Amino acid sequence: MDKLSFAAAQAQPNIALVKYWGKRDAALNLPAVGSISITLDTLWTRTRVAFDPALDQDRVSLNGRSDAAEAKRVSACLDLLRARAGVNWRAAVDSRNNFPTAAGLASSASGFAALVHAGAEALGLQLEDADKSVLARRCSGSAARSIFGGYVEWAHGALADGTDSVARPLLDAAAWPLRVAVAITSTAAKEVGSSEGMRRTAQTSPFQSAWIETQEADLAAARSAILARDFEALAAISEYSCLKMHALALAARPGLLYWNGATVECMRRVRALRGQGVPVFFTVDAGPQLKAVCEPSAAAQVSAALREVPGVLDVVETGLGAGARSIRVEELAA
Ligand code: 2P0
Repeated sequence: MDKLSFAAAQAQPNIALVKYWGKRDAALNLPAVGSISITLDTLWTRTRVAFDPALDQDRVSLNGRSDAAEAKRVSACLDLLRARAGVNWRAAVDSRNNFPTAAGLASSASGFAALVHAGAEALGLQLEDADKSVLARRCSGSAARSIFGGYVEWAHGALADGTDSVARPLLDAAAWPLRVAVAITSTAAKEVGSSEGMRRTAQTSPFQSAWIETQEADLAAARSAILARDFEALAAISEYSCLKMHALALAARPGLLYWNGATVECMRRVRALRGQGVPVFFTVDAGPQLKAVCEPSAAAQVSAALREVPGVLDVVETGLGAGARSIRVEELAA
């Protein structure tokens, strides 16, 4: 290469309904359990990757700022792409989110899915989506799922090299267009990142083996609920998986408490609404935001109810969307 080679991509965060928590191989980033997620629509990461022979090291800008720890993860991810392409060119990476970073809104999922998509294209790698999913997984587990849109399952996999721990689409977003209201209760970065939280949980939580043993049944239940578009069944299994993951993490030493008071009040509000017959359920990840998943007919009512909860700073409504895709560089800041 004797000149700049660049590409840009967009990916959206995904929210797990059956949660990933724990690794069976930290080096290859292989999950201890499979998981099932929905990819969102209006929240995005947009990333431009430009390989440049004039650079002697990667330059990484995230939301206009440089952060050494994040830059290291980005470089490690680019190393996987460089190894595939058999090159050692350095790159300038410019990545933006239109939602708070590192606050339990899956910014690493959309971030690394967009990075792998754009980086592969800039290097001229002809990769299948499944290959991109495996590469994205190596960079951040949940990113494997953001390569695809709609309802997605990421397999635990059986092979030691992890090549079968890959995500695949279960159902298109348009086939069951549920809505998601994200109640933002804090914009601060979380105190304990997911990788550290998972490591601590596996080492100290007495519930780790029960978590792993019960996951297959949860995956089967969620899969059938999705394929049958059975909202009540999906609500039941999703809240169960969420609370089970948090119970597991709460029992680590020291315990991982990702919620704040508003998160808990939002959970109660969602359950009260469902008690009145409103088709809505909640899920919460490694941060204090609550995600309420509902039928489209209930979206306005759910958002309004969450806005009334003290401590809720904002409610962002979104539908389900597509997987990672190329965009024009001009769209980056749009
Ligand atoms: C999930 N989370 O399934 C679970 C539920 C958070 C709670 O995947 O270490 O950023 O990069 O593989 O993917 C967040 O963890 O962790 C996550 P790494 P990741 O969505």
